[in-house]
Formats: sequence, C-alpha cells, structure tokens
Amino acid sequence: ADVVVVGLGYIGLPTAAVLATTGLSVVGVDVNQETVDAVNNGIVPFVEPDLGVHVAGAVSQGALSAATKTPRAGAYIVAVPTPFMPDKSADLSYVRAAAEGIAPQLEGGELVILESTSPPGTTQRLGDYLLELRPDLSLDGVDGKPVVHLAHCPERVLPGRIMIEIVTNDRVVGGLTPHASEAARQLYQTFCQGEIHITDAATAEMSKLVENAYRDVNIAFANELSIISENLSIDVWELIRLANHHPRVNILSPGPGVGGHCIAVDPWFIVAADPENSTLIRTAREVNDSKPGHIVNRILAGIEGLAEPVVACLGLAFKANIDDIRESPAVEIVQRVAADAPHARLLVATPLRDRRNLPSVVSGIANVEWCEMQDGVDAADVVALLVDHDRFREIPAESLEGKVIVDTRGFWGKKHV
Ligand code: SAJ
Repeated sequence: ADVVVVGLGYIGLPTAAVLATTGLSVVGVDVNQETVDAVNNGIVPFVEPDLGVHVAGAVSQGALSAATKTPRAGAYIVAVPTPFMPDKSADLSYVRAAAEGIAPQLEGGELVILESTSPPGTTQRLGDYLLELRPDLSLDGVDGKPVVHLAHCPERVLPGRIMIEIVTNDRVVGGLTPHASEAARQLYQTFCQGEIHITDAATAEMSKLVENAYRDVNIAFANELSIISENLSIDVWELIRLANHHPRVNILSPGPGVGGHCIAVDPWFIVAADPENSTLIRTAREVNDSKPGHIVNRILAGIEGLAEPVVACLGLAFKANIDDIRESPAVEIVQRVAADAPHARLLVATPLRDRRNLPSVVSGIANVEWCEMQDGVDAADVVALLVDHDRFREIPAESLEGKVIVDTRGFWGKKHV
C-alpha cells in the first residue's frame, strides 16, 4: 500500500477515505473485525455526514481496503484513541500497540505520522519505542542506519463537519527532523486545501491541546456566568449576546457541561505535563465538570414535594444534532437524577437514535425509560432540555405551559430560563 491508516474511527476512516480518493492505495487497519468487515463492504460503522459515499466509492474502486494486520507501506498514519486514565494522564497503550504492528514492516525510508491527540513528547516516545523494537533503524540517520521519519500532525475536524473540514482546515505538521516534517507536508498536500504549517513535534502536539483548552476555558467562563446570572435573575444568553456586540469580545455559550472526547479530555494532558503552572486550565475543567451537578440540583428542586414526579429529559448526546454520547453531560445528569430521586420517573427522548434504543449507560436504570419527545413533555412535571437538537423545535410552546422548565441551552428563550 502507499499509505496505511491505523485506527478506523472518527478520524482514521475519513482520512483513509480522503487519501484513497486522491489516487493513493490505502489500507485501513483496525483491531475490531466488525469494523474491518464493514469497511470492506463499503459501510461506515458510525454516523458522520458524507463519509459513507466516500468510503463506498473508494472501496468499490479498489483504492481502499481494511485489515486487522498491518501491511507494508510507504507511510503510516496512526489515528488510535488516546483516552485519559483515572489519574488524568494519557493512556498511550493503543499508540504502543500501533507501533508493535508497524515495527516489523519497516525497512527504512518510511514516514510514520501520529495523528492521535497526544501529550507533548509522545511523537518522540513513539519513535523511541519503534527503535526499541527495531534497533537496526534510526530516527535521524546520524549513526548511518536506515531512517524512519516521525512526525505529528494533529487533526482538528469538528464532528458533524468532518468531510468538509478534513479538506479545508489548515494543518500543523511537526517532525522530529526537518526531513520528516517535509515528507509529512507532501502527504497532506495531496488532499488538504488549507495551509500546512511546519513546526517541531512537541509544538504541534501542544497546539492541538491548546486549541481545545482555549475553547474549554471560554465555555467555563460562560458556565460560571450562567450560575452568577441565575443568582442575579439575569438571562445569561441575552447578557452574552449583548456583551458579544463589543468588537473584541466573543463569549461562547453556557450549557449543561462540556462533553465529547476532545474538549473534556485534552486540557488534562496539559495539566499533567505541568501541574503546578496550569491553574487556569485545571479550574476551567473543574467549572465545566461541576455544571451537570448544578443542573441536577435544579431538576431535583423542581420535583421537590411531589409524590410521583415525572421528569422529561430531552436529549442524551454531547451536543446538538449528532448521536455521540461520549463524555456527555446529559447522560451524567440522567444517571444522577435517577439515583438521587428513585421515586421519580425519567422519560428520555433521543430523536436521533433508533426508536426505543436507549444506550446501555441509562437503559439499565429502573426508573429511566425511553419516550417519544411529545409524550414525555405531556406527561412531565419537569422538562429538562439537555441537548439543543433541532428536532426539539417541533415541541409546541403551549405544551410546556405550567411545567417547570430547566433549559440548559437557552433553547426556548427568556421565558424559560
Ligand atoms: N459547548 C458548550 N458551549 C459552546 C460550545 C460547545 O457548552 O459554546 C459544549 C458542547 O455542547 C459539547 C462540548 O462543548 O458538549 C464540545 O463541543 P464542541 O462543538 O466545542 O467541540 P467538539 O468536541 O465536537 O470538537 C472539538 C473542536 N475543537 C475546537 O473547536 C477548538 C474540533 O475542531 C476538534 O477537532 C475536536 O474538538 C477534536 O477532535 O479535538
């Protein structure tokens, strides 16, 4: 193959598909046999607009295939998960496993790119690990051995817009050597229409973490304002809208908390790299992590004194119009209300998922059940809007009258703050 992409998830599969469309021969590698089978049948195992047509097209033209074993290639792109561990440091076991697949295939001259979001220093560690497995190779050629070129190139695509942003976004490429940077730039140039900025590997790693930490800090500011505003009886969304008319102010939106596998995770990698000096970044994480608890308390206050309360919970995803529930504050809120109020019935509406197909994280709870959104609203004493899915616009305002509304996203405007 020209390129092997290790990890066929939200980033690896779109990258493999886009590379295959440029005429390169691409093999996607994944440990999950079901994922491999799906891709070989031209099927995408998760929801992402337009990805399906790209994968189906590339597979039918023979440019893209999938396998569980890593084959030989000129370039390897590692796009495996880097979750955090209970102590908030990064779990690099998937990166090591990817290296173990790649190492036996190397001859020298190959390019190995780490795309997974990683703590500073990970690209160097990946290189060192490859050399541990293959002492006959080198990362810079100074010792005269054949060279493997290592670089980091973080992805920055927004879930829901991946197929657009993967082509149009600027990229940051950081090699362990200038040669590695240049080789990586040439590979990304085949499909990337944005600018490609060259730096060193550690700066590239940090740039990705900093982008997400910046957004996290801004959202934490908005979430803190939402609680202060509540105490001062001010509509925080109107407040922010007005403040944002200032030419140099751009405050993001408060919500039930910050979810997803990026913004709620990446800032911790910076904290882990220098705990003493990352007070603001850590505090922002804590502010955002405490927001679900605040919403839980508002819901519990809303049902106080009721013998058989019903709470409609609208949405479970980590943000609007997608069905991804990873690190979702909505899931945490449903779980905590169900546990704290065992006498309450929680009706959960998930308009983007299959009917009655509640994810297992909440479906196993005795007082939680799935509902059609309007049935849930009609039966509820408290309506908690947890995700601003467009579908919830279909709920008529009259049906909310007389109910306690906990609108975590400013979805229904001033009347229901
Ligand atoms: N959120 C708010 N208020 C806001 C914006 C977002 O509460 O004003 C919440 C969302 O509801 C969600 C969470 O933050 O729970 C994260 O959503 P998001 O849309 O901000 O970001 P992600 O996680 O979908 O994607 C981010 C993006 N990073 C930036 O915008 C800096 C994306 O470009 C990255 O590629 C992605 O993380 C990633 O993979 O790291």
